[in-house]
Amino acid sequence: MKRLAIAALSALMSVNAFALFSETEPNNTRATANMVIYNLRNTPPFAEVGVLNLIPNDSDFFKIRLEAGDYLTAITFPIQVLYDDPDTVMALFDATGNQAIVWNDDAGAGFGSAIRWQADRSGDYFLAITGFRLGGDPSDISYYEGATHDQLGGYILTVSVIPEPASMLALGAGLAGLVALRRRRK
Ligand SMILES: [Ca+2]
Ligand SMILES: [Ca+2]
Repeated sequence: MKRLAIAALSALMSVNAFALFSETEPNNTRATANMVIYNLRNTPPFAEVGVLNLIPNDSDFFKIRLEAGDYLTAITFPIQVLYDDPDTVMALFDATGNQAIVWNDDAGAGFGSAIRWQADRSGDYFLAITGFRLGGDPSDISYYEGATHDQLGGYILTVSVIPEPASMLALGAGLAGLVALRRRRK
């Protein structure tokens, strides 16, 4: 039984994947997006952190797979000058629409951006990050594809996905059961 518990715990550990990713330029459009936590899709929850870079007119697209009910959270942290530089704008698009599902410029302290969204349908989604500029419409794909801005510098992107609360409760109940089992064995 102990071996079974260890095997089950090991499986759960691998479920909670956490990885570091980078970008391959050009990734300035949905068509050239880098994939993020895409291949871990069958084992939520998970998070990935990328150390990325914006140069003038650069945008960074990341493709992500979501199942209906999933909660997506994405946050950018500008690295320079007290989280102010580069000033990012971030949006979430589906595979074909030109209007952002949700977008954000400044999330709070500093000029980083944050998005939180619950997927209403399963499919491929695209996170788009670019430099802030005056003018243009940050809810339109044209703000990101073919962007013109003068932001320059490194930033950190954190992306996390958790299933809807019902699945999380099931996962938690499974974990609690394992712990109780181990306690009883002792
Ligand atoms: Ca870049
Ligand atoms: Ca890019």
